[in-house]
Amino acid sequence: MSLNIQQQVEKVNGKELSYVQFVQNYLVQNQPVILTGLMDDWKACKDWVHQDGKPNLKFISTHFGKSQVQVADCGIQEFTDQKRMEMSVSEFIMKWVESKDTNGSLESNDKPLLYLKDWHFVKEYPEYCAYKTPVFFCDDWLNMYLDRYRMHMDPDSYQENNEISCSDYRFVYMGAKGTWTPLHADVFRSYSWSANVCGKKQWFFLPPSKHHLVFDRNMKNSIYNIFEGVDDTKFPCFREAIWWECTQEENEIIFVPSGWYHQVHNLEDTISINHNWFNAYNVSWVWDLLLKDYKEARYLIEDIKDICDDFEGLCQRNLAANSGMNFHDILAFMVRITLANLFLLHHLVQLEENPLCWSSGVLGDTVFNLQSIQRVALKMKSVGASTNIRILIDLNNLMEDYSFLQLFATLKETYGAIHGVFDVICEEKVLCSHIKELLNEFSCSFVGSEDLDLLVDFVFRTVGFVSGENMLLEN
Ligand SMILES: O=C(O)CCC(=O)C(=O)O
Repeated sequence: MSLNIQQQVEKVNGKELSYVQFVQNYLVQNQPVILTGLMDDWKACKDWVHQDGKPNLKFISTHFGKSQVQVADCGIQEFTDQKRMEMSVSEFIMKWVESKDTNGSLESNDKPLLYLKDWHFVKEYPEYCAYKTPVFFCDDWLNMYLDRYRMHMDPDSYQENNEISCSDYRFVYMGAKGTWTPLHADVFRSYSWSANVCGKKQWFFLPPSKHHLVFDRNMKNSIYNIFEGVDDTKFPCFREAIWWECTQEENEIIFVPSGWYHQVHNLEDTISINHNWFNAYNVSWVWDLLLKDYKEARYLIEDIKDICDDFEGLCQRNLAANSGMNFHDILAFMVRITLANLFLLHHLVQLEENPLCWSSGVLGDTVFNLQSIQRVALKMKSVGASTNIRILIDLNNLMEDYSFLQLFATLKETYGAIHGVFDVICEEKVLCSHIKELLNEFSCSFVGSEDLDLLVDFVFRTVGFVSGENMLLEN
């Protein structure tokens, strides 16, 4: 059955787009876009690609061949995804080269179509500097946080050697012509961006408001492959779906908005780099999805509730296993991000008092961040979720937490870079002792979900604002 495609994704020259325009037109509207002109000086585009535009597999195998990676067999479905296996990069490349027939094509032979996915390349090779994240995608709380903390730490299953596999959401993908990714919406309802170092991808998108059209009657399972075997009786509304489509060429970056279902096909041998991320613009959807997943996790084991010693604990463990985080994890995340913004706010206020006065754009972002966290905090409180979960963040000791100070430093640098203000000197010791004094006034030292909202209010009050409302900001 052919798809009803009525919309093309817009293509925009990234060099002529301002950060504010990107935010207004794509982040806020939650619309996809292809950006050109942003990969000119990427090392990956030189080292990993031959002059004729084909992937330089020899270079990759020689320099990074030992890495262990996840490889999907595009011909075999396993549950809701493709069957995955683990192998070294050099093994993957060997199989790729071997499986090409004399025409250099994979299509006419019966070898499996293997697709290397989710390679945590930056984490493994930070010194190599394969690329620079474009400014549009820098406001990335997820990876900023994961560079300092783990999202979920299950004492039962924690393994040091698993460090890389759940360490960040910055990936490299590599696959021959014909490899593909089944229909899905991204993890956590995050945004993603995906850059073609070489090759070509075709994308098919469905907006979040229409996602019910690709689900079964019970809204439990979504379609795996929109081009094959969609059963009308199982997915009765699929024919009504109107799709967005685009072809992404080499050196182009696509922005995938939050919650959009998409299926992706490599039209040529392709290497791409992609990140998942979230920030103040979509964090409330992250919470909404987690709450939905939590209700499902509870429902699935409802029948053992009465015989279970710690039913809530089991629900939260299952939630973390299936969704990548649980209520405790999101709360710890939100508290640390709130406090990093508190630091930034006070840093800005100090600077406002001296002639070096920093950008009001940064101030605007900080206030917006805190307001959006507060909205999520109120949602958490209103459903009574995690009220019995107390996370151990001792505010008074935070200043000695090196990871936290690094998180703050990254947040400061990020908004500095976004708004083009780099030369900011921060008297960290002065700032720390100032904030330590302030936090002593906050009535509790351990923060739970019901306190997060109070904490944000407290943060605003420390600089004389009421929920950030009486701020006169330019952006
Ligand atoms: O490139 C692919 O095969 C899939 C990428 C994707 O789904 C994403 O970046 O969200």
